[in-house]
Amino acid sequence: MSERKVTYLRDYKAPSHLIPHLHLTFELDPTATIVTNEMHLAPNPKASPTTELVLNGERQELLKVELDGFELSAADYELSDSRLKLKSVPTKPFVLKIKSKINPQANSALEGLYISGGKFCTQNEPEGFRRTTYFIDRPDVMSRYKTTIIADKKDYPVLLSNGNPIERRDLENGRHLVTWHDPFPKPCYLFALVGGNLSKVEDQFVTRSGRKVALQIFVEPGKENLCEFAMGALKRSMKWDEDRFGLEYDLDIFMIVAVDDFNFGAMENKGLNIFNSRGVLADKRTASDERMESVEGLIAHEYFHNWTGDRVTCRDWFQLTLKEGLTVLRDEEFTADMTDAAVKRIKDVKDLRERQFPEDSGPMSHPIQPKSYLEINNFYTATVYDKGAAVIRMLLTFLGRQGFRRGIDKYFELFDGQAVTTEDFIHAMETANGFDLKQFRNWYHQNGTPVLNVRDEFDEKNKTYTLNVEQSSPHHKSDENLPWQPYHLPLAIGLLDKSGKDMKLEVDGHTPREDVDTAHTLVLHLREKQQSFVFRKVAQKPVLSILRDFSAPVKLEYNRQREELAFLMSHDSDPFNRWEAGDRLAFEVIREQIANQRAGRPVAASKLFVNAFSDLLESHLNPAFKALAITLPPESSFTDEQNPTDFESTHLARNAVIKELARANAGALWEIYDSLHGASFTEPKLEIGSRRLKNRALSYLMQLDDPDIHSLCLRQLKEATNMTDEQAALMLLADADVPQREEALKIFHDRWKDDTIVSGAWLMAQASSRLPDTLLRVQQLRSHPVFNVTNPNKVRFLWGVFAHNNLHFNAKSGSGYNFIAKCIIEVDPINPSVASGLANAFSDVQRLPVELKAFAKSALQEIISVKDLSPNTFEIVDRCLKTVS
Ligand code: HT7
Ligand code: ZN
Repeated sequence: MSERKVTYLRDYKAPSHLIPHLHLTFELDPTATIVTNEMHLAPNPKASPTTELVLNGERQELLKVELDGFELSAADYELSDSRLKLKSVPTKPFVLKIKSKINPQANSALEGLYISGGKFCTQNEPEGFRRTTYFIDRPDVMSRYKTTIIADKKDYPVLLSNGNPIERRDLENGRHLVTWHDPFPKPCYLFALVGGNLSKVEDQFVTRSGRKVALQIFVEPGKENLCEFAMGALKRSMKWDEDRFGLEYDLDIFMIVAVDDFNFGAMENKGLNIFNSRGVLADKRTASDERMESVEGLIAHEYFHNWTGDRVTCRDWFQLTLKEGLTVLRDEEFTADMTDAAVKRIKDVKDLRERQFPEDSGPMSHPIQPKSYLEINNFYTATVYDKGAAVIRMLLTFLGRQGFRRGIDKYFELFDGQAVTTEDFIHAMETANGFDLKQFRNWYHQNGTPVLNVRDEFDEKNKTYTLNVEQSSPHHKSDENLPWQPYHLPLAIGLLDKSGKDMKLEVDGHTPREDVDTAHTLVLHLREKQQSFVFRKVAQKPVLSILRDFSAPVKLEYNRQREELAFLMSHDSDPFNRWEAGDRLAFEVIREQIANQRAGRPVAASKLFVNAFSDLLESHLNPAFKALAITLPPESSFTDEQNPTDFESTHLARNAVIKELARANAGALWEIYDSLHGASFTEPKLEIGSRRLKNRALSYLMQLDDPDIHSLCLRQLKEATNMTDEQAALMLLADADVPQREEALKIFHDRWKDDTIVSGAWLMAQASSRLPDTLLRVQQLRSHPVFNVTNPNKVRFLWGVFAHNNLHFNAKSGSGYNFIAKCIIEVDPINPSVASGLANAFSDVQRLPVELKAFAKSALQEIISVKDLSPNTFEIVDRCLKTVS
């Protein structure tokens, strides 16, 4: 496989030419779209002069090339299946007109121009534009676009592109033409086109400077009523960005289009965001509360990209976290403001730990700014997005809201309209605040989750409390053989006295800063490999509350008595750490039970834990927080730290603990369910939190082997008036070996089989089941009409969910690995992005027990030996295989 080409950050060179403006003309036809691309090029003053011009271009038929009005012959250029090289171009500005033909119907990879449900749409990030026309397809080439779209008016009445419409007229033969102009220079990855029969839902937003912006959501006719929530979310996002960051929308029109076939959640094309329909269409009846929250967050995320991504974009794809990390941080802050800040923070940290931490210790581990890639599509990762956001959050913690805002203002002042680097962002933060971030930059260049080992001492006589912190990074590896450097990170600390009250803090060498520190929480700066912090005037031995609000993306090693965890659970004033203490307690209890299970000893949770759980159920915590607090760590959080992994013991022991908690608290759980089911609420936040808590209670009750509860669960599904209750009941029954199971699946199927979005939940319920027939069912569902191998959502809901079903994917016979290998091989030629996503399921291979490792290895070898395997899948499988000893 030597011809596979790795791209390195260190090889970055400025583009030879710039394209200040261009006019694209599309004559839309499903199988033969003609693209005419008239580009105004100029030599780039920042590059060495050259008479050669290399354009990227794939999967298209070149029809004609004209340079300054003269047609070129084949002798004037070299054409391959990935580029067009013009041998001699002028050394002054010139016009190049290229005509080519593409087949959107055949584009099942969903990159470039393709067709989804009869509608033309595009996905150009990161490198899809080269499948549409010959171009310098890199983000540091920014152009002003004029786009003319010609199509049959009956089949494609709506024709959209970026910017504002400037011309609209009918043509002969039933065709029509629309021309759009986008005044903002942008890289080609932000270019978008949509054509089809779509209904428009309209609204308006008046910006804080009084400009009127038309808001339009385009959806399949009949789906208009599912846009209300998304429209509200868009308006809330626009207002929030003005209030929090002073960022106002800049065009007269903002459009969103929903399509069913989409590789990702959504795409922030300038003025024309394209969404996976799952990310837009939602109301209470069809979407769970969880999905509604993610719709709001996604709408916000894409909208926020207008500034952090579109106005200021990335110089190259190694800078991806510049726009993604920052935009995730912004959407997290938005959701925190719209919902419950503590609950949102806990969910984000859970997500980071459950998705990003394993990635950072596995075969795909990379810094938030990777140094090399084979396929950039593989680097839209939890690391780049979520760890990237966690890194920027540390800046927010260090600088406070005002300091962070000063940095953001400086960033736009210096770089608006440019394609820049993460270094430019850090520079803006640094200069706006006079804050040294030299060492902080290590976060961008090193992989692996750092570990903080903490020890403490209390000196009764001198009333001092000393915290000794040692940082290390067990999974660090450097492409360039550079030694690991310690991080600069914020350690938010509180100390509790015996009654659980926060103590007033004073630390040697730390001058508290307004907007950052409070009397009870200090943000200390950890910089050294080993560092001590001395707290003065500490009247009594304190209980440490460390890493408040999860102030840095690290793993903490700090030995505590379980009693102390229980104490923090009920007293810590920091809501994140209250939850954290309970989670840690549950983790330790279950980990001990897994060891008992493996050793054949009886499995039983400690009294302390059962009591702490009872206290939680009876506490007056808000329902959303309580629901999270009574959720036990997932199986993966145990298997992620095992070597070798033991999926079965983990499942059995964790389940035994759940059963025990349910038995010991049946009364309280019933009471929660009874009091909340069917209750009415005046406040939507309370209603959502209560629903979550009620369904959590039901999930425990379902473990009691009580037929009345199974019937109750089925009744909840049958009578549900909202998707949260309906889907929760379905998931529970699909996971239970009870007579009601089949009926539940049938009812849900019959209700939702024709709804592309909701039917995904039906596939997911079956693929995630722990029951023994799961593999067989998933295999049979391959030919069910609800499944569709060309739709990424469906593949992820069936095969993707199965590949993360720890128990069945890792079946002792190797059948799970064989099955997923076959799925990957089937889907790779259709959609490489989806295939490589599935291949990530093998990333634990190195920690599997011997027999399973052999099965996984042979499944991986079967995949990698496929002729013409995509670079996407190759890169993941190759990295997994390289970790297997
Ligand atoms: N910036 C967008 C990324 C994206 C994407 C990446 C690879 C393949 C398909 C894709 N669709 C969208 C989405 C975002 O971060 O908001
Ligand atoms: Zn994004």
